[in-house]
Amino acid sequence: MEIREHFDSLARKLYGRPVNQCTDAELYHVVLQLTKDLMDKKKEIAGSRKLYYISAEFLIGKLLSNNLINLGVYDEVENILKESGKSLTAIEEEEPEPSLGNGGLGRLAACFLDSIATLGLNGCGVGLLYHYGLFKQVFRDRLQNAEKNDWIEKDSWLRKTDVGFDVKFGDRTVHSTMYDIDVVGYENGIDKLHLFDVDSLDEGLVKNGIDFDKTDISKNLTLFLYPDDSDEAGNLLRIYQEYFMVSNAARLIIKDVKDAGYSLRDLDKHAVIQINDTHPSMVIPELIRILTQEEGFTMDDAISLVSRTCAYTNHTILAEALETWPLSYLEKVVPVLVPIIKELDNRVKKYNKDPKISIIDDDGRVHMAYMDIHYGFSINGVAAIHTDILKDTELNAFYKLYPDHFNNKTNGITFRRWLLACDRPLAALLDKTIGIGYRKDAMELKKLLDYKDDASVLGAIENVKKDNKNALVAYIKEKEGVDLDPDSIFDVQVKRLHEYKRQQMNALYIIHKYLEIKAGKKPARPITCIFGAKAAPAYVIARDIIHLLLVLQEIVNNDPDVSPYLKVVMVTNYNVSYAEKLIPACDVSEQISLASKEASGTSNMKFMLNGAVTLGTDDGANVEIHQFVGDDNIYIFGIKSDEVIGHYEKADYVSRSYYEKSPVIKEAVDFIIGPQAMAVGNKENLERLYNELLNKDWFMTLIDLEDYIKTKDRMFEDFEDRDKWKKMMLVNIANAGFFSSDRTIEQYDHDIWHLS
Ligand code: 26V
Repeated sequence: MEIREHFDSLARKLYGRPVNQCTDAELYHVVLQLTKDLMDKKKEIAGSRKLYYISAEFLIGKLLSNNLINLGVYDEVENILKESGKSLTAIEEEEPEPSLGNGGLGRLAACFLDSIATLGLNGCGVGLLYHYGLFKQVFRDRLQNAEKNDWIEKDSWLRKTDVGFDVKFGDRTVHSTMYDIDVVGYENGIDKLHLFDVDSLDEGLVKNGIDFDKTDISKNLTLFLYPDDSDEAGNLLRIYQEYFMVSNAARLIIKDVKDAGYSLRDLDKHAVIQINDTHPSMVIPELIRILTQEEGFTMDDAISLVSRTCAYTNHTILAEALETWPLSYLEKVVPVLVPIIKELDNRVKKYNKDPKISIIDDDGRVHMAYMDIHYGFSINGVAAIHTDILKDTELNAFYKLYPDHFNNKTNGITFRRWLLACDRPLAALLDKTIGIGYRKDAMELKKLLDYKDDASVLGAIENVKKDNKNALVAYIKEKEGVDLDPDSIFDVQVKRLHEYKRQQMNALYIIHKYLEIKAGKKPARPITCIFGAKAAPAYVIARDIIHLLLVLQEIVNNDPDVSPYLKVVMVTNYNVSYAEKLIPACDVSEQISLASKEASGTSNMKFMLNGAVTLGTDDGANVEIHQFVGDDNIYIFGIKSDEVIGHYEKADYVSRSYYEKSPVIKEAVDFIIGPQAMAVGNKENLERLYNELLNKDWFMTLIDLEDYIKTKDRMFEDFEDRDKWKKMMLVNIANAGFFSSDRTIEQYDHDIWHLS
């Protein structure tokens, strides 16, 4: 049946009306069904060897437009709707966004699934079906509040399967059900995302906001992603979640291998497991347990087989984010794994006494990453500098032991979502200018360099950006009630709120600019500072930083002397859908983490691809972006990662000395507790943040502040040289090809997975 006929018959079947008489909400369900029907006709990707990408997060975002693009029918569906006076963009707004991730790590997993299917590789994602995912952010009295995100509708992308398993914890047994989401590759077949849910879940457990009884495991297991882990009950719940995830994954893998008629002795030939950060690490002892206790393997054979099947990706060097679980917690939640983990630890200790590489340390804590490294065949970092830091510093003792196991896989992003879907005008311009080859081979974007002196192409790129900024202005007006000037410079920092990412440094720049303007020094062009960020509910300073940003928004935007030249807006509930609107409209991409701390970053790649210019430190993938575009097309500032590491080693960074030395820094920091801020904000939050900056500043905000101000001002001046700026935009777009996740996945496959 033709799409058009199918469309009409679905509308009549579901709602008894033709398309033009349906509401947008109804049409969302019509297009959802249509898309699912089209996906059912695609072949499932198969093969004798399969990748299991296990991850606590899959930040997939809305799926409708992405799936339509990958099916190659977006334009057709859009036209059919248009003929009935309907808009596909409006219908997309009806789709609820799943929030199955925090930030970069989860979004990366989603980009990877898109690329795995696009490359026709036999792989699947395995994770958890969180009913409320990450919290929905609202602001009240300039403070972040958390509400539940109720995203699962009766009719959705989820398909209930008849696969389910018993999962035995120390104190209870629960039963799971597997739900699938189809992942359609760009002009290719279908892979699956498998999400496990617990049958005994009780949504009624959630009282106000996101509060619930953290001890009622059978009823709460898959309610939320990363529930507050500031207390023991929260930590235990995370271990319950992690074991639930990997126990189901292990059962699924074994079932798949057996169903296909293979011997479990050949597990490593038919399955490869990618452990995404340490949340799924318990899959190693769990598989060893099943093989030895249920399948007749010797311990030696089981360990050797599992070690040839598992590979680990590290996504952070932040000590507080590297999981170490007390043995006593594991004894309570998963007592069956404890003897296995002890056995794995004993084997390490037998041949190497170095306490730095022990799985179980002297305090009885289990270092999950160390278990992955000893008992996996590959460990990778996510950008060149990050992998080098792992090898040279953080994991140096392991690198000396297993040099061949270490490898780098610089992250990537799917161009289907982050260009073809979110910036259709730019994609259309590229199609017209360099042909459509770049859609399959992202390196073809380089062809754009032939046009770097072509006034008409440069003008067209500028016009696309203008249109995108206008669209964002309208959206922010509607959502946040804030008026923005589309002719101003759009300076955007969107990412999880964390001190190492240094949103507070950006805030200090805003204070500095505010004071300058007040003193009569006006910028050549108005500046709009846009933020989007959620803070972990238990991360007090991160919430204080949000408070400061909202206080600044209030002060700056309501000051008639300043607001014509400077505006601040912190958008509510930053998520994938918001990113899809913000990124195409951005001029200046803020990537200002303390060098060495941001493993990669991936929004830096998205911004670049959409023609923004990076203002950043030599950190994560910024380093590689810098190499690709050259000194003239990026603004790099701040101390380098070896200097940072040196300061930590010597413990010689004293933030107060920078404050005392520099009147510019002093003035900006003092503003936080000055009368204007205090009149709008809360004494407690502002004083705590002020004291933190002055007495601790663990992520060295003040060391880089002056260089940041200087570089940012130079960048804003350069924005006025329109020819120069437009060329920078073009050079950034043209050099973004390397950052396609198709390239990343080809490398994973070539070096680690060996699927094709
Ligand atoms: C750790 C923790 C520990 C404390 C409780 C909450 C929590 C949540 C997540 C994590 C894992 C942090 C790892 C992470 O998200 N890394 C990010 O991975 C991106 C993809 O590789 C990378 O681009 C970012 O630079 C990196 O920060």
